[in-house]
Amino acid sequence: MSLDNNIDYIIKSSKKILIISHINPDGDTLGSMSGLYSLIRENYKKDADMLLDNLPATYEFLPAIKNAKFYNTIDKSLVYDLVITVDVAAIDRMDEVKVFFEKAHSTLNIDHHATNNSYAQNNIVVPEASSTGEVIASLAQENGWKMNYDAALALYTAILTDTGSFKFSNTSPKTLETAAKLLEYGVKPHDVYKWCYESYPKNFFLFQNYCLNKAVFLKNDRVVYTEIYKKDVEKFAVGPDCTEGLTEKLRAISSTEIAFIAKEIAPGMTKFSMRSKNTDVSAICAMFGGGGHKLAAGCVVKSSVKTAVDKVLAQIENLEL
Ligand SMILES: [Mn+2]
Repeated sequence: MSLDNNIDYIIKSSKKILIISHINPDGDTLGSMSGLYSLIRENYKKDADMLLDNLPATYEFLPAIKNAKFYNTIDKSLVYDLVITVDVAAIDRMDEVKVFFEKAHSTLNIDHHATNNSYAQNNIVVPEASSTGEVIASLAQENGWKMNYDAALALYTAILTDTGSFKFSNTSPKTLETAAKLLEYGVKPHDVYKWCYESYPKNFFLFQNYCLNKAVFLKNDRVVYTEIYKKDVEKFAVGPDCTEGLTEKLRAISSTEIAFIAKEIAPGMTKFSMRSKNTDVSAICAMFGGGGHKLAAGCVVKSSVKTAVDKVLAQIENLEL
């Protein structure tokens, strides 16, 4: 895979650069952001910033992320020469940080979501890549950027988390080759695994078990879902990343074909995270204005949890599972 891109020129011709992640940041968007930041500073000696809404505690180990700015404290009058979005599938996945994207002199969108509609002035969208981290590692290689431990750790984390530890269908020979090369810079897989997957607070574990225990099974157990309410998130005092990995746990049941979680993000606003073994769930999510990948997609439905679940189930009802 050779990426047709002019990223070298775009970075060289920009003085002040900002990197933006998607809302509810995950390992891919944070690893991509942190990795690209380290690469830009190492290779271009440029003044780059990273902007976040929040940082899940799990990813505080990413070496450069301590330099990230937060939306509620950043100077809103700043205008950047270049704003780079990483792993941001659509403009509305940016939330309020979008204002910096909109007033930037130039914009670059680096992503791997097939549903990405190339919303920036420059777009590097590679649907066959496992993760945005993999896309950035390829860009680094093709542009002859010098890699370092900080960037390698961040990009490895991005690839690891978006492939579910190299077990999702998006894991390709290129994915493993890319990850293998990153290990040459001193990244230790057992350490990254521990930081990503064996560092959860006790309440996260208790909360997830509570959600799993009240899962609902339908269509001969081919469909399984659980509802997540704000009051429970508050009761367990867990963070915005409290549902991470939850949908995969429901998919892991032998009878499951489609699994989803329906999470109340505000009154009358429900976010779906959907997984399947074969069914194209991005098509289901697209009916509600969402999208993603064939086996992993999401959408937000402007209804209470119960009503939203009924609407989604009505679409699943028609499918041969
Ligand atoms: Mn991703």
